[in-house]
Amino acid sequence: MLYPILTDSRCVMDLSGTWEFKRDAEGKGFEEKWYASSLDDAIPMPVPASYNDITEDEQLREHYGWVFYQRNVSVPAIYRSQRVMLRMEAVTHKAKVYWNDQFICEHKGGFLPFEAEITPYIKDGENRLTIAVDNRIDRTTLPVGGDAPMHAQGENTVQKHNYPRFDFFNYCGITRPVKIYTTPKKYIEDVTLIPSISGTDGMIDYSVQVSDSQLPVCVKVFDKNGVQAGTNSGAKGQIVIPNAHLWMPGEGYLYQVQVTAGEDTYTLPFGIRTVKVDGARFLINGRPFYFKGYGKHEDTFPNGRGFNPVMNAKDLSLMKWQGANSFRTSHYPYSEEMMRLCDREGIVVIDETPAVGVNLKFGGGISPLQKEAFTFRPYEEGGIGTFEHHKEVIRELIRRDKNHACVVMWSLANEPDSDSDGAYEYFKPLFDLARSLDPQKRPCTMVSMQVAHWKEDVTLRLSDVICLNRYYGWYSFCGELKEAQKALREELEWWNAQDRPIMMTEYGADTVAGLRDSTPVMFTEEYQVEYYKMYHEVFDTLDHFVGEQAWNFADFATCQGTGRVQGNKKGIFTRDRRPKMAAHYFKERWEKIPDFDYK
Ligand code: GCB
Repeated sequence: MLYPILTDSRCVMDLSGTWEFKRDAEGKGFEEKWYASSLDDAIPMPVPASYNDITEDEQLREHYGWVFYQRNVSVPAIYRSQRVMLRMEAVTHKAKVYWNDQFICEHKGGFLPFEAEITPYIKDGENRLTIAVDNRIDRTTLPVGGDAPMHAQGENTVQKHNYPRFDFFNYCGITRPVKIYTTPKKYIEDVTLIPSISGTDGMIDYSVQVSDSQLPVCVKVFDKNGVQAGTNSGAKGQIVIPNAHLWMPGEGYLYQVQVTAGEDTYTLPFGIRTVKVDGARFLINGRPFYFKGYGKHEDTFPNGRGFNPVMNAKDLSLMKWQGANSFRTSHYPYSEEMMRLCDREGIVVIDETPAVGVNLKFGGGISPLQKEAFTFRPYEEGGIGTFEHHKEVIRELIRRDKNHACVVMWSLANEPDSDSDGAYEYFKPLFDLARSLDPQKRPCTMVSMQVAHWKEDVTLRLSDVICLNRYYGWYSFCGELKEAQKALREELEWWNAQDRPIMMTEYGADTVAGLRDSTPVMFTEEYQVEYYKMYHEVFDTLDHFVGEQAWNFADFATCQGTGRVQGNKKGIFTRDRRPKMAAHYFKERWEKIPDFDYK
């Protein structure tokens, strides 16, 4: 799916700004047709942003159900001779879109784009655009919601709540830009690019999907200085770039691939690089790569999960300052703008679906040590009902991100119930699907959790890279770093004996910035540093170990609970991006670890 850009044949109108907003407290918005007239008693609401932290209204922060956003839009006459599209980059979690009184489209899933043609519905003068947004999560959504709080028994009867089966605040709303864009009537639908390298030559295999197969297609590749580096014509073909400048971690060299089809033209920034798992090594451009970085969140105040280009730029700057080279888009796809920035800056990304909480055992009143097929039993019997939607988000994610040089691996789920009966049957078709859809055939993984019995974890049968989240010394062996290290070493040595690359995708300790002590006790900055040192002593002895991504880049908001002090405090940086002691420790370590050939 092409990101909307201005070209010689395309216009883009960004509808970001202040919209009208109303909470549907009683669930009557559709019955009363709120979309059919101006919203009464509306409040102003910024778009894009999560609505939860924008006002001081507790009921809005904790809202359960639909809200309505509305604004008027005039579409310039000059646009209307073209094909006019309305595109939502992300609406969390479900959307219904109306143009004037007309229902235009709906979408399930809060982190991926969707669009609809509005050409026939545009009126002269002002048009009313309404987007209704539902934030409810349950056993059929990704991320997964539960029927009761994770750590409490019983039901709340006074007010309905969402009960996230994941550890981040359920921020919702129109969280990324809404845009109108145009194309000519006959247009380029999609472009797929596959890079390869032979000696000093770079090759781009391309295929262009057009709305009318009669359109003549021409593809030109320009280097950074705007000099043409190669060209070809026809809807499918290959372009060879002699002495190609490769895309590398830390140096995101991008060519501009300009596609022309009839009157339409579209340009994609594109990096030439290869990715491959070879035995127990992770190769980028044929060389063994070592991941240094973090799991992150799209989480800032008061934007919530709302698109924040300023913080995105700051975050990448901090990563470079620290000598990091990568992150995982835990636990959902990030904005397209962030992916484009990572392409440009040479940051390596593990791209994750929103499949978090596909694990009803965990925290659900059922002991994680019980191995019965609780999660994967039929939906009607209380099991999970996410399978079809899981396929949908994999399709949408790969369709959106397939051309990004920064994406080196797909993560199909975070901490699923991966050692239970039924896990293989659930996940095998999803891995097959991702592998068949990705034109670049990137490695695929699922991120495994500590309570899964590692020897039975189906990740070993399915993942190209073993990605582990481990909390020895935090959730187990609290404060006992020596014991924790023994257990960690025993486990990692077992994984190291399998012929597969292993990496740590989460390890961390909650740390309240400014809490200090002369002995390293839990929650102090000292403990966080000692905790990480203890892990690194083990990592550095293992030859199949290909990367370390700390949990988390920065402190972030979560739902309330006894283990969360105004959010999760495992950040290396605070929520407003001030470094904790551990940030300096990591800087020192990572500056000494090269991107390539460390293992
Ligand atoms: C995990 C989860 C992550 C949590 C983290 C924690 O295993 O993947 O979403 O935030 O642990 O801090 O507990």
